[in-house]
Order: sequence, then structure tokens, then C-alpha cells
Amino acid sequence: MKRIFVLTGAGISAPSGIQTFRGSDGLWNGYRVEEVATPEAFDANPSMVYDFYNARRSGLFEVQPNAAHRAIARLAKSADVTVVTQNVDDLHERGGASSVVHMHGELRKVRCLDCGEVVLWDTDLTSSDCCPRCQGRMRPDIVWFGEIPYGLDQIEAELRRCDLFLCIGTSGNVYPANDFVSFAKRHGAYAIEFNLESTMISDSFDECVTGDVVETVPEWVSQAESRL
Ligand code: BV8
Ligand code: ZN
Repeated sequence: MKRIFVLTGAGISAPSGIQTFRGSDGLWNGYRVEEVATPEAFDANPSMVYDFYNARRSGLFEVQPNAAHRAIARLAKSADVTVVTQNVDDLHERGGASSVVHMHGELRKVRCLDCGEVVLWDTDLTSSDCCPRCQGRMRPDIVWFGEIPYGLDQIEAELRRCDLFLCIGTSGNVYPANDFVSFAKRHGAYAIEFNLESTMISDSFDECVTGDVVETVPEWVSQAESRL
């Protein structure tokens, strides 16, 4: 069975109504992501960071997965698919994907600063909320700039063994995700990029499928299903 590594970014959730990072010149409701999504910002101004994530978490309940999310879930029926997303939303899971690696964390989880306990969290998080296990302070379970992404060992193992590397809706701005394609290709994978436009990493791909992911991804999956 073909092994397919799927890396997704904000562009796969954009058609569902979740703002991308750089489409709106990196602003999120007036915040610069790189300035808010950092441990330093959280230390300096925790309520600003809590508000930033509370707004995005509550926004999750107003959006739905789209045809691209559903097509990736369908692909897993005819191939050995690993989905690794940079996104912190839950649209892959709601679109039918069974196991998703959230390398940058998840909006619907929070983590204890003292004992590391991770808790599912669907409401606003404030500094008065405390860890159910040790009463410590909680933070969004999000990987901020300067922090080590989740799942890197599993990601590396899957990059080493995949036959096909699909990269969907990412600008290739953020490391280490933007390095996965060259690592996969060094280990023999064929690489395809799906984006509205060419990106900082387009030259690393064997194929670039230009267009809206809600059209290009389902179309590609329909054609691939008979070949895999
Ligand atoms: C690390 C959670 C060490 C937060 C995120 C200087 C140079 C190079 C690198 C660095 C540097 N200084 C620091 C670094 C490292 C840094 C980094 O890369 N910074 C960048 C900004 C320069 N990285 C880190 O700090 C990472 N950690 O390096 O640790 C290490 C590493 C490995 C091993 C050991 C140690 C941690 C980075 C994680 C940051 N957290 N997310 C939050 O969400 O609030 S990143 C955040 O931004 C997102 O998660 C996402 O990953 C990223 C945005 O990227 P995209 O998903 O690509 O989104 P973007 O808006 O940019 O692009 C959307 C694309 O979709 C566009 O191309 C658009 O055309 C396309 N699109 C839109 N609509 C559609 C579409 N395509 C098709 N159809 C459509 N309809
Ligand atoms: Zn705790």
C-alpha cells in the first residue's frame, strides 16, 4: 500500500473561514502572530495571549470542515496516510481524519505550566483557571515561536518511509515544517504542492497544483484513488 505523508497549513482551513497568517499580512485581529505566539509575550502580557487564543477557540464552533479535509480523510481508505498539520484547529478530525499529528498544538487543549497535564478545553481560559491535577497555572497547548514542535520523532520516521509527500495550503514560512519536503525527497519521495500561488518552497516539489484546495485536492484524490 502506498505511504502518503500529508502536510497541511492554514490554506486548507481558509475556505472554511479560518483566517490564514500571512494572507492578512500576518495580522490576527490586529495582533502580529510572531509577537503574540511566543513564551515571552505570554510572560509579559498573559491576558493578551489568553484573549488571542480564546477568540480563535470560540471561532472554531462557527466553522465547518471543507471538501479538502474530507478528501484527505477519504484518501486514507486507499493508502497508508499520515496527516501532519501546522494548524491548531480541529477541522481535519471533524472532516473524518482518524489520526492527525498537530505539530503546533491544538486550540481545544490547554497545558499545566507546573506538571504538564494536558486538558481538553472548549471555553475561555483565564489566569484564574487551574490544573485539575496540581492546581498549577494553565496555558494554551500551542507550540509558540521558539518552542519545539510536537511529534518530530514520528514525523521524521514517516518522512523517511513515505512514497508520496503532499503539501497543502502552506506558505513554507515556518521552520521546521518548511524543511519536510526536502527531507522527504532526500529519502525518495515524490512531492506535490497544492496552493493558490507559488511559495518559498515551490522549487522543491516535483509537481505544483495551483488552485483552490477545495477543488484541487478532491480532484487529485479522485484521480489517485484508482491508481493507488
Ligand atoms: C523551532 C501555533 C527549534 C501558533 C505556529 C529565522 C529564520 C528562519 C527560522 C526562524 C528564524 N527565527 C526563528 C525561526 C524558527 C521559527 C520560524 O520558522 N519562524 C518564522 C516565522 C521565520 N520556528 C519556530 O520557532 C518553531 N520552533 O524552530 O524550534 C527546533 C526545531 C526543530 C527541532 C528542534 C528544535 C516553532 C514554530 C511554531 C510556531 N507556531 N502556530 C498559533 O497558531 O497561534 S506557526 C503558525 O504560522 C501556524 O501554525 C503555521 O504553521 C504558520 C503559518 O504558516 P502557514 O500554515 O503556511 O500559513 P500562511 O498564512 O503562512 O500560508 C497560508 C498558505 O495557504 C499561503 O501559501 C496561501 O497561498 C495558501 N492558501 C490560502 N487559501 C488557500 C490556499 N491555498 C489553496 N487554496 C486556498 N483556498
Ligand atoms: Zn498541573
